[in-house]
Amino acid sequence: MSNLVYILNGPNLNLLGRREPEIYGADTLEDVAGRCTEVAKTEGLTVEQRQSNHEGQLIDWIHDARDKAAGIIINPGAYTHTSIAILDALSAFGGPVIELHISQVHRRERFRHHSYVSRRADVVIAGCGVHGYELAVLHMAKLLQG
Ligand code: DHK
Repeated sequence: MSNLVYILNGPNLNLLGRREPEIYGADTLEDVAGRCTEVAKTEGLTVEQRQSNHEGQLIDWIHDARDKAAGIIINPGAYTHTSIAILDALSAFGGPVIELHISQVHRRERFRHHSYVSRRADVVIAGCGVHGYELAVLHMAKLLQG
């Protein structure tokens, strides 16, 4: 089985560290990616980390994962709350899916309480800040070990 895990980030997450730091923290996506690579290594995993502001691009990467990746960790950003298309793409993926939010979305505006992606996600992590990414990699390793 492949030991490759996709970590996909949706819209506005390229601004991590500069965007609303009181909510999303001061670390950049690059900082997070570096730590995920390290954690993955200790777990015998390889991570492919991508970010896009475009729904279709995220969907294409999820399709791509069907042949290449053992699991997907995804922070779909605001598409969490709007995208049936991302839900459908994830439903066509066979491996474990971890949905991740940096913030505790249920303590925020009402429109952030509903997630289409959660209907498919095996695990949801929210409110751990960017540490959630490392937790997600660790937990993905556990899921893949069966
Ligand atoms: C990130 C976003 O960009 C928001 O649109 C979501 C999520 C929450 C996060 O907490 O990582 O509502």
